[in-house]
Amino acid sequence: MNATNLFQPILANLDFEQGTIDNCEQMIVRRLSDLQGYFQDDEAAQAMLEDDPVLYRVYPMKSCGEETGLLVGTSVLEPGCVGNEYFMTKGHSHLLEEAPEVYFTLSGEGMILTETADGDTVAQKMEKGTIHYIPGKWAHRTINTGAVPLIFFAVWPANAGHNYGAIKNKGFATLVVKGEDGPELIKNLNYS
Ligand code: M6P
Ligand code: ZN
Repeated sequence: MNATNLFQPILANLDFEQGTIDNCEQMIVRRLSDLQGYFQDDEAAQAMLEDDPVLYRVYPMKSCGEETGLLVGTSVLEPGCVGNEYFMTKGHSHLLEEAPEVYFTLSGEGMILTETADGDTVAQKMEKGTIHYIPGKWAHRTINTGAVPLIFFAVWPANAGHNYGAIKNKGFATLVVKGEDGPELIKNLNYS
């Protein structure tokens, strides 16, 4: 078969220190203003909006266009808090519900929250070398509980899509907050 009729192999380089991918489709920057309503302490969030800090950046590797293939990217989640809640990603499930995903932590410290539609939560610690397999139908969010950026590598089906609506409306049933002795998992009283 002629190779010109096939999707072409793609090469990219990952910078392990920065978490960046050079052959990147289009970097996504999410600031606090992109996550309005996501944090419990709205007063604290409003006060920080003037500076509007970057919470995380996503570097999706250039795709070869294979619709039933895989997408690859890194996320760099900054350290910090809004009130007592750590910086976190929006969190999403997949439009193609059964689509799974894999996260591989490159550096930093954090948590991954995976949650069913009924609010059953599984929380796992993220640190250099941890691999997290997220089965289909589980919403997922990452939280930086450390003092340096949390950097992880992700692989997911190209046809998965992102479903943000449910999480935006009802949140996650569990929150990760800064306690006296470090991160604590608490019940989200506003979860509906
Ligand atoms: C990972 C992957 C991406 C996702 C990103 C940020 O890199 O899961 O698909 O976009 O994290 O998470 P979110 O889309 O929830 O902001
Ligand atoms: Zn996902």
